[in-house]
Amino acid sequence: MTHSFRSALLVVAFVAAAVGACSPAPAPKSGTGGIVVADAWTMATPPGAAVAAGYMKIQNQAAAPARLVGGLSPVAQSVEVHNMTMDGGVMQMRPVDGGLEIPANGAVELKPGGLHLMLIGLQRPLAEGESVPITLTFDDGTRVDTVLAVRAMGGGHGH
Ligand SMILES: [Cu+2]
Repeated sequence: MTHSFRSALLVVAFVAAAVGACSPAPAPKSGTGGIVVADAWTMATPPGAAVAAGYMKIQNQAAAPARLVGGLSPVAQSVEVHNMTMDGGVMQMRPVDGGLEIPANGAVELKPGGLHLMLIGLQRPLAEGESVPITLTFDDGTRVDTVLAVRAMGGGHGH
């Protein structure tokens, strides 16, 4: 009981942080016709976990930049684009203001310790070996479906 209550509080804190950091300024339109996602994965979560992070390589083969603003997944209440930064020797993560630009004919890698997709309000634990569907949403309304492969918890050496 206490455990799930704490998880709920954590979600509230995340949402509050996201709202506070969110900019209402409209981002410029961008093309997403050439988005290719590779090596999408996440880590198995312990029971009661409120959040999980998704990692992947996002390639933009179009001649115009694309802007990733969030995502959708059946296992989470919401999906945000986050970045992890060192702030005075402390690791902090916050939503990426206005979305994440994938340059024209370029690529961005979401990986541990840096950019990631934050799955917030997990509906259930993620088990090693399963595939979690996730839809990336871009500022022009384009959606790109992919799946996160769930890797072993705390795996510094992936198998
Ligand atoms: Cu995060």
